[in-house]
Amino acid sequence: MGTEPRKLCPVSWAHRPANMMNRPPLKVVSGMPILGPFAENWANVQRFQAREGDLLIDTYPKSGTTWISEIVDLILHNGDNKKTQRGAIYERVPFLEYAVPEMPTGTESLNAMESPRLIKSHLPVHLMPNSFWEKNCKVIYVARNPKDVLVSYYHFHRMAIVHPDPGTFEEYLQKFIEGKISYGSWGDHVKDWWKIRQQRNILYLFYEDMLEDPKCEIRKVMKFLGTDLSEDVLEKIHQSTTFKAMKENHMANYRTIPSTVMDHTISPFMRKGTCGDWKRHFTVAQNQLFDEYYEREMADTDLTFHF
Ligand code: A3P
Ligand code: EST
Repeated sequence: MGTEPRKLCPVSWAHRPANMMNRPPLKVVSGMPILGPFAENWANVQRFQAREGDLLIDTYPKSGTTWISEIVDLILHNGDNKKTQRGAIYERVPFLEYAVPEMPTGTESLNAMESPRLIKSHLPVHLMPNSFWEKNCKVIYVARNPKDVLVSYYHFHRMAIVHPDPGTFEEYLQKFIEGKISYGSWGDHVKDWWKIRQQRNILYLFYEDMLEDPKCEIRKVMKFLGTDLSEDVLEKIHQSTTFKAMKENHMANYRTIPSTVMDHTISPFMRKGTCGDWKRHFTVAQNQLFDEYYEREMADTDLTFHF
């Protein structure tokens, strides 16, 4: 928590052909579907050397990764939101498995970064590079109810052309249930991290709790990080990480990415930020089908979600 903001490796989008990542097909690595370009750097991801003091933020996509990342960076900078303006969220918290042609990969950005590092990943437990466990790194995991994840992920597919075409909502729902989307099965992801949370250094949070009582969840993060910030700083962090504040914050809202890559006019990255938007998307029949899937998935766990 020094006075200097943590240093960055800035990412430049200057010379990139507009259609470079036009909906490439998914690839399968170690049994898991992943974005085609990400698969190209897989060997480097598995060989990645975590360092003591690294903090990993892991989620299934669309579960509040950006939100918790902003909160953690603010905590580490004593709530000073000028310091968190030093770079875009993907520069401040590099994405471990990120790889697109002609850009520094996540592993390259991280290798060049000074410790202590914040690292974002969507990898399931069994595909985490071993070094994270060897170095006993702290992990913050955020889970979100799968109906809202599905809706958010569907719109993310529409706006970010690194993803395959999601098809209709009905078609996408089917793919989600079958785990035929990037990062595979939602159920296995949330359950596997839940299972190991007590054996490892893991803080397991829920998106819905963060919405309901943000200050309480921010306090949990502070305690986990071993920081003791005043109520004033806590309030400042809370105000800087409301949905409205983050939607307007260009260093958090992905608006710095060219619109040929992420088109916010199709659907903004900071879209709704609520619990229950799925009700505006699911038909009665789709909801019934999904409830059956959820019952099957969650039959062997005590993990539960708020919808
Ligand atoms: P919606 O698409 O449902 O709005 P991720 O960062 O893991 O990709 O997750 C993105 C989701 O988190 C989006 O959900 C986004 O709007 C939501 N989100 C981001 N910042 C948030 C905040 N401060 N408060 C509530 N939701 C937030
Ligand atoms: C992929 C999955 C995910 O859950 C979040 C993000 C955020 C950053 C995205 C990346 C992704 C997919 C690839 C990009 C990247 C920003 C630019 C890059 O092309 C769209």
